[in-house]
Amino acid sequence: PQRARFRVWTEEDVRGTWPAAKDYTHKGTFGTGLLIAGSRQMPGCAILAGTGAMRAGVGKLVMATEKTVADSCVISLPEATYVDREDSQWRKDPSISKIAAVAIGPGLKPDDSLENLITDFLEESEFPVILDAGALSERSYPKGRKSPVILTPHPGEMARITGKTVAEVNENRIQLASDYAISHHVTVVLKGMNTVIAFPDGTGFVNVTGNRGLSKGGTGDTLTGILLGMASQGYQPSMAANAVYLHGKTAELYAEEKAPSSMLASDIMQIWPVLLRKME
Ligand code: NPW
Ligand code: AMP
Ligand code: MG
Repeated sequence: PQRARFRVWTEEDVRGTWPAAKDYTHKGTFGTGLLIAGSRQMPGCAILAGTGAMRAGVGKLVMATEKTVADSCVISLPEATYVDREDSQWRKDPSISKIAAVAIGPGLKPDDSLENLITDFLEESEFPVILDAGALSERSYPKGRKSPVILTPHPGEMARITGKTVAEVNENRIQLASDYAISHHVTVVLKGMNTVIAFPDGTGFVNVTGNRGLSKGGTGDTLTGILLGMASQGYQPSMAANAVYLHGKTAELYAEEKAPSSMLASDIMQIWPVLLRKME
């Protein structure tokens, strides 16, 4: 394979690629995002991802999840609407007839029913599909799909989908992410310190923001939500790098006044509004 040539994604890149503000807007302007996440054991990741999507600017968010999860999520996220994923007819719900992007995976277990759902989205939809956590499995992806597929594995998940060990994954993160992106026609966001963003055309970036404040449960779920929120407003490749950059930057802002070890995943989207204002 060709040697991957990547460079660091900078604040100038974020500013230079940030979408221009729109006039005469309504919630439809910013798309409807569909988030399939959360389970009885892990309801929190649905809140974290949902909050990520809504603060990242999606117009409407629909969460497809178990009823008990929805019941608890609605308390923290009344802005979202909910469909009951245990109802076999949930995909016919009118609230998801016009979707701009979908994110699948946080808190889900990788079983046959999830695999079938993912296959349907990959083959039948024409909007961006973001796959994380339980939605990451060894599989092939359709070539020539109109919209991107974005995978967000941490090294443990990357090991799972490539059949390698975590040590092997971390040996050459750039080359591995790039080879996988090219051969599977997907965008790979290989997480962990210095997250690698690899595109199917062989190009990509390395992120240098963030700190140990992000080394805590739920931070990856939040990133998935941010990606969904951004992709729902209109996809461009730079948004993946921008999402990772800003997600990391929240931890740096937090650390200016507080001990990084005390940071929570939910702090990311608390800090986000002020960070974003500085970027405009
Ligand atoms: P080890 O043992 O730590 O060294 P886990 P998960 C390995 C949901 N969550 N970063 C690691 O190695 C998620 O959405 C819900 C991370 C271990 O073997 C998923 O659906 C929360 N991992 C589900 O839980 C909050 C690295 O990978 C494995 C690594 C499982 O999530 C938490 C990780 O397996 C969570 O987000 C790296 N740099 N390098 C909620 N509040 O609802 C190696 N590994 O511990 O089962 O966790 O896969 O992240
Ligand atoms: P997950 O393992 O899916 O919860 O994702 C963890 C998120 O936190 C990813 O976006 C990682 O890149 C990020 N993260 C964790 N630790 C660090 C660190 N020390 N520096 C930068 N980013 C980190
Ligand atoms: Mg995760």
